[in-house]
Amino acid sequence: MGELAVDKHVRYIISVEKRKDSFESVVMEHLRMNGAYWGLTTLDLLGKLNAVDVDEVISWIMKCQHESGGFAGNAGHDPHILFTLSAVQVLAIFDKLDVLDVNKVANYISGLQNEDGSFSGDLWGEVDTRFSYIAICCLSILHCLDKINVEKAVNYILSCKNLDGGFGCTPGGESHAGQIFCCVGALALTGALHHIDKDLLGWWLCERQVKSGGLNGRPEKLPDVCYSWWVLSSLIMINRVHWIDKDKLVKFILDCQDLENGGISDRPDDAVDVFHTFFGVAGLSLLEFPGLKAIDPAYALPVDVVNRIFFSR
Ligand code: GRG
Ligand code: ZN
Repeated sequence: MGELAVDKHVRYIISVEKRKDSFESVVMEHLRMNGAYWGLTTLDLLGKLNAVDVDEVISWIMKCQHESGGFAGNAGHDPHILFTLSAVQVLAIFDKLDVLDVNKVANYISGLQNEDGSFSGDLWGEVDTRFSYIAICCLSILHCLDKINVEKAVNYILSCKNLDGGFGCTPGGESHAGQIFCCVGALALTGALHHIDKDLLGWWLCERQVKSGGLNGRPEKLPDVCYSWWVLSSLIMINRVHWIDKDKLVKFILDCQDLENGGISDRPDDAVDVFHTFFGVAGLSLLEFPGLKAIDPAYALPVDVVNRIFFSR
């Protein structure tokens, strides 16, 4: 088996955070909160979270909170449900959820639920099953699922299920592995996985593995490291992960490393970024690669963090 260049990836993640004028940092400026979640969760999975200054991170996160209770991608920007989940996840990783006014955050999220059970991403209203997952994951972490109509939320997700067993972003939308992760994750977190035809969906998902061992996001598309997360986590949640060739997928992910400067790319020889570095390491964690912390496929957080949220109160 190849090697995971742990120290190089740690150095790469820390350097992206520090080099505020680099290309990647500038592109990331408006979604820095997502970047913080990807980078910090990766460090935690690698056992290197102690390389960051906790107080600095927490005080920056709290500067990104808006009076509505939602969080923005960076200080001074508009709040969005996407960044709100990332902020809550990072606080959970550092065991700092107690700095939150939980009701305020939960009210922001429940205010985004629509009459048909779906969720908008922000006040401007775009609806997507991504936001259903985010709302449910975030409220579950905060022990506040009772703030929304879970039955309607589940029924909306089921209305996005397709005949091929997959799910799309809205009713009738094409099945896509990213949306499938969101819908399966949301159903897992609400105890509603019995609505899924596991063999049918498992078959669609395992067909995502191509010759190189990598996974694509839908038929005829190129493989991409991030689908190691979207597809694999879904297969695990429906107990069908043994339907893919794990060794070939491990090799594909390891082949996407930049062995000189650290980081992982979407495909071998492409440029690395923090997003794919996270999904590569998270994918390897799901594949039980040695030396990595285990990650929870539904919460997308290290298993020890999830256990602390639910078993240490
Ligand atoms: C906590 C892990 C976590 C996620 C939060 C934001 C979110 C919830 C989920 C996003 C799910 C999603 C839609 C992922 C897909 C992202 C992606 C690689 C899209 C690219 O789609 P195309 O069509 O690329 O541009 P393909 O691969 O189909 O060619
Ligand atoms: Zn990708």
